[in-house]
Amino acid sequence: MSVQNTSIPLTTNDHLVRWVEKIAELTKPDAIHWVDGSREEYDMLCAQMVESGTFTKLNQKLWPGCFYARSDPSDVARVEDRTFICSLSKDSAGPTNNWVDPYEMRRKLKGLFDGAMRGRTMYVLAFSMGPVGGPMSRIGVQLTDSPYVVVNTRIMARIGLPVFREIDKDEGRVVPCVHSVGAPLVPGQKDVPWPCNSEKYIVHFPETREIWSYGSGYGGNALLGKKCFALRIASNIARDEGWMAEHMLILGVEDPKGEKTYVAAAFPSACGKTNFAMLIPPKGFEGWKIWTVGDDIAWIKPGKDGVLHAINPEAGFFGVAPGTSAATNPNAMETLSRNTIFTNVALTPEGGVWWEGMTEEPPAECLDWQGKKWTPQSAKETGAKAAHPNARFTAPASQCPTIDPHWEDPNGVPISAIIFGGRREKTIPLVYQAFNWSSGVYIGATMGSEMTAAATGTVGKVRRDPMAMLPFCGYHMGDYFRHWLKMPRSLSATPRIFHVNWFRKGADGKFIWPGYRENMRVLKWIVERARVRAPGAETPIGWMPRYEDIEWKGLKFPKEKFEELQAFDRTAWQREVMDHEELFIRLHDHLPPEMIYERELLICRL
Ligand code: TSX
Ligand code: MN
Repeated sequence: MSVQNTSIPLTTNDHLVRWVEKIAELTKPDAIHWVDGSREEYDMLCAQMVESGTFTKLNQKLWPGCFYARSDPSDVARVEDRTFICSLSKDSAGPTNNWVDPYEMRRKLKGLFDGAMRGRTMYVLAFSMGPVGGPMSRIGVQLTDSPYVVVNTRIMARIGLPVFREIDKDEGRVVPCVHSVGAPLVPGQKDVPWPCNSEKYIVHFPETREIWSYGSGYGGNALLGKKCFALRIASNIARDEGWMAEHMLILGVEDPKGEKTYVAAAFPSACGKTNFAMLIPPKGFEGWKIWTVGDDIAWIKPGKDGVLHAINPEAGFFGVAPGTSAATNPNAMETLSRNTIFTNVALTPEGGVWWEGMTEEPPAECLDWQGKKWTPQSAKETGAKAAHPNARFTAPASQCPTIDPHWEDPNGVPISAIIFGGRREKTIPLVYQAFNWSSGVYIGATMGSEMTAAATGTVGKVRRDPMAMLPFCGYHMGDYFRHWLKMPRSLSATPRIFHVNWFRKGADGKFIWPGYRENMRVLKWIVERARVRAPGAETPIGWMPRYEDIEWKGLKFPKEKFEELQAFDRTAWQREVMDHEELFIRLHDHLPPEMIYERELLICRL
């Protein structure tokens, strides 16, 4: 092999060893490190990053086992316009994905990756999405020149020796992933704390199940097991094999009798998915408990029992820090209190972290996410944020106080209900239930959120985000709807489908629904409907709870306000259905006829 400084390969799989050599020949790293996944190795890599300035070790009395990183200011989020689906035909990627011809893209990548790892170590990072060896689990191997990626992936997935051992059993394929921050070093050149490249490529080859990522070290661009593998590539595998890779949280609702009902829920960004996954029941719900299985991704498969079963393919939470507090999500705060990596939050003088919304009182001063001095006073004057709005924590799921006893069950948990949601100020009720599976698929296909940040478009305009999968479906969205519609063929019972909206506003411009813990009242109705135990009223858009169908113990919420929350406005819905057509026109040549029929039926009922 051309690379002198190479640790001993941890696999007996020749094919894998040869692929590692081939990529090393292309990217020309100084060293190759086969990642065993041990605690000692993790500690060594963290210490090395403290040494190089990538990591700051936090005050270990306040934040045991925690580290802090600041990214380059240009590398702070996923880059959707630099994300590519390189299928053989443009048509199979569909109009909602960026497509480039795979041959052309391979040529481009060959140039970009040629010598890209010079002066760096290439890590051979084997990871399992889902419990190692589980029947629903899948393995990937990521070659990366980022030690930050290695330590984050150790939290977010199962990595190292046990995964190599699974690969050596020689069953099934692994998904090859190649990642470089795109910042080679010449001999003697001093590294920067966050190497990256202004040219970024996040590339998926759905037919050959490959991922190539260049130029970014951040989150979904670089932790390739997450969005790239567990959603974009897995959605292709799932379509071919008859299961579903979804952008959903999974939670279990335990009633006072100890009976448990699992639900999966898809929300677009900024709807509080992680908060919902870690819900604490409010006053009046003594004896009820919410169990967390996952907060972002669900792999859902028909079981031998004819019911859908879901696993969380991840092992950690890569959550948005701003807005997370003891008031909004105490379980998340407990989860991230130790062994957590923080990225782009603020650093306090005592060696702790802080972000907007963490405490009512901001610290008297701190260093912001760019390392500049920040005070509440300066923030008032300039509007500068201490933490970047997309600042993240990477925390082990096992540390979540409400982690479900079955969260690592290799066969998954049975799913009784699927919840779609969005952030909508008007028109959409707090909760309603689809009439059946295909009307539920229509609800998921047409869901959307109003934009909150001016950066992404017109504030207030509804952005359609089917099943919250618009940025994550690795093939044509119309074919994805068809796959959903076909799922009942391999099931004896389908989950009931619901839509929720915590964000409806009254004439006074204020949120009508208190949200957060009180969402438990909605969830109770949902799980009881799923068990065909709760009554509901038929409306043109679906089944709805009446005031008396909701448990109000512990909350004063007048009937008039509930009626306002659930109000069905015919004229507004007629406009809403017209707006559904916009997305459908984009997908027209692959749109399943059922979607047109569902729309027609809805129009008739209106
Ligand atoms: O996460 C949220 N959830 C789900 C909780 C389980 N958020 C935060 C969204 C941004 C990530 C919410 N915001 C929720 C909600 O249910 N509801 C709202 C809107 C809201 C904000 C403030 C209040 C009420 C509703 N305040 C008072 O009622 C005092
Ligand atoms: Mn997500």
